[in-house]
Amino acid sequence: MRTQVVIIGGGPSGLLLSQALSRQGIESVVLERRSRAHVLGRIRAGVLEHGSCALLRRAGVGARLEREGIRHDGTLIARGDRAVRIDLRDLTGHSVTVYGQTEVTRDLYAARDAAGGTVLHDVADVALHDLDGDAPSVTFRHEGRDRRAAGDFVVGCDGFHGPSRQAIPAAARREFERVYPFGWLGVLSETPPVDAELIYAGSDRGFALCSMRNANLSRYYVQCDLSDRPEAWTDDAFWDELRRRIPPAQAEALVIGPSIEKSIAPLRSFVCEPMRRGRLFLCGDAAHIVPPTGAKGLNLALSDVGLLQEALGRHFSVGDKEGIDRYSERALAAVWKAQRFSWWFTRLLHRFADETGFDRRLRAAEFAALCDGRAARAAMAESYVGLR
Ligand code: RFL
Ligand code: PHB
Repeated sequence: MRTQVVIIGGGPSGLLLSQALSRQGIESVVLERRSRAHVLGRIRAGVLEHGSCALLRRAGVGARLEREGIRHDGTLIARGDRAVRIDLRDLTGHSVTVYGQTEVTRDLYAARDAAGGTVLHDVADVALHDLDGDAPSVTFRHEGRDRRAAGDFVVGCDGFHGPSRQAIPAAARREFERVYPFGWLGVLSETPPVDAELIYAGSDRGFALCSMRNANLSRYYVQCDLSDRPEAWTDDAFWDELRRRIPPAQAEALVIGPSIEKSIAPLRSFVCEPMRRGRLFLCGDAAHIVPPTGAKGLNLALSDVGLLQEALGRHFSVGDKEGIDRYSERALAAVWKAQRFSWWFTRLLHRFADETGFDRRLRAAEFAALCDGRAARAAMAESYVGLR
């Protein structure tokens, strides 16, 4: 099989890249390890920045997002019984949009189907070849046959555990990592959200987040131990713990119901540099991970795709190599900004097992700075909406 761009991974990065390239007349194939049902069954991100929405619209997948996405002009940050609203709109002129990653992925699949795009599912044994030469390729097993996809470029959109990053020789990449000693237990429930806006809450018992997907679908998280198993958390235990961590008024107003999904995600900060090797480019979680506290992971993945589709477009249309040569440097600049914010916000709201009294006082002072200072709120808001 011969194409222009071989894309490994059919999550949001891979699908959007394929869609954006096809709008420029560039052919690609997407190789995905799992079934479509599996990819669409994963409950992940929920908050889209303004720039992400614009990118999805430009790729022709903005119609349902426009209709069903919920615009949020602010978000609440709470500690104990004190809370501060970050008025995103007033402080930055921008809002964020609540629209689940699952829906973004569903829209992208529909668009690829409509355009006759090739997305192969259930592929196994993906291996990358000849990345340093002019004729890179990817071998894989699909429907019982060994196959090869050859292209001008290979793009690794295969998430943190995929093979693409590992195809860059260890001596040619640097990895920066921080693993957090806790995870997030997430619950999806068919109940009305406790508040019209998201609530990020820190407490002596640990972090909690109240989020949503629509008027009758809520998404809640509590910080948990890494050794916890989701099955061991009963719904009652989850709701009790959530109530203890959010402000009293919201704890009282919380409507509870059976969970329809329950899972634990570890928290990690990770960056691989560079994000290119010869004719291989990395996009999204394949190159970087942020803890979900800042809602940056999906947005960063989409921003990588925005840079790369433009660079590949210029390469194929006018032979301009500047974009592809500077892709890694440009993408990494955005990645480190998001790492800084996600780390700061995670530290502000989570309980660390080894923290000292000094750490706790510093955290309280940091929270007070947000409550008392418009400049501190503006800095938070600019990072949250994706301006810096
Ligand atoms: P994905 O979504 O992991 O997709 C990678 C795809 O590659 C496939 N794959 C392979 N395919 C072929 N061969 C192989 N050997 C392969 N190995 C893997 C996988 O099956 C998969 O389909 O990466 P991508 O596309 O870069 O997208 C990144 C986002 O998924 C991720 O950054 C976000 O979900 C992070 N995230 C959030 N981001 C936000 O911007 N806002 C949020 O509110 C937000 N909340 C979250 C989150 C992530 C969470 N978890 C579960 C870690 C909340 C949570 C709980
Ligand atoms: C979510 O709705 O899943 C969500 C929202 C905000 C975050 C993380 C996750 O920061």
